[in-house]
Amino acid sequence: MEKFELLASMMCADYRNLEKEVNELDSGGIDSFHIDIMDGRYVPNYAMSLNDMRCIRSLTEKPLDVHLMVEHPNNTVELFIKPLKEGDTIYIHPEAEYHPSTTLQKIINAGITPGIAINPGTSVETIYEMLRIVDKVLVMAVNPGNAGQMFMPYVHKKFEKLFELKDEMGFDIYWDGACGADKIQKYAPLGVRGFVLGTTLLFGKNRPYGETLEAIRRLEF
Ligand code: S6P
Ligand code: MG
Repeated sequence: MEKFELLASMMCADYRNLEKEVNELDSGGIDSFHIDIMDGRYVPNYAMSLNDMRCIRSLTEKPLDVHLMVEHPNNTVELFIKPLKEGDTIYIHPEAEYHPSTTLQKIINAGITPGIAINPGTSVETIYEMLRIVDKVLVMAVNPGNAGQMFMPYVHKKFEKLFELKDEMGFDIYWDGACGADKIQKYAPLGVRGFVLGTTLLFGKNRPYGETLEAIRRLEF
């Protein structure tokens, strides 16, 4: 089995001391920081925005994984590209833009890793051609907008399709939403490359992040 990545969903962090949270996750062995940007229109919530992203970018050398849940990302994607560096990722939602491939091309041209995020109700067929140009596919196991939601079991069928396509079309698959240890044990061996950890497994547990991350790496497969 390939080594899998663990990503921290920073909208679940304790904002009373964001720097401490970032440092503890960083030294505890997190692979990447997942940044949920929301505009109150594409999703009915405001989680993080540009300043939060800039702040976290300045606190760590580890990659940022920026998940844009905004309407018409083509209009504002440059704002998010600017503070980022090579190795960071931006995902867009294809339904949020008339010509999502144009926005993806902007991300590619800027040297940022391009990704596409697909909702539980979005089919692989809808995004098929874009799979040729993205490096990452973020599969939403919950409807976008909030942490702490229920897992949608019907996404399993979509994973099966993506596993068939990933090598031929050259992308990695990431899991976002309601990710517990059972999901990592089942899906990492099947080929999911990384898992976004929120309230289900990492945050609000009164346990040092390093301990939780180590326990996940020691799971039996
Ligand atoms: C949801 C967002 C996710 C959540 C994450 C939280 O719109 O894209 O990244 O923050 O899923 O994890 P959990 O374990 O609370 O569902
Ligand atoms: Mg997310």
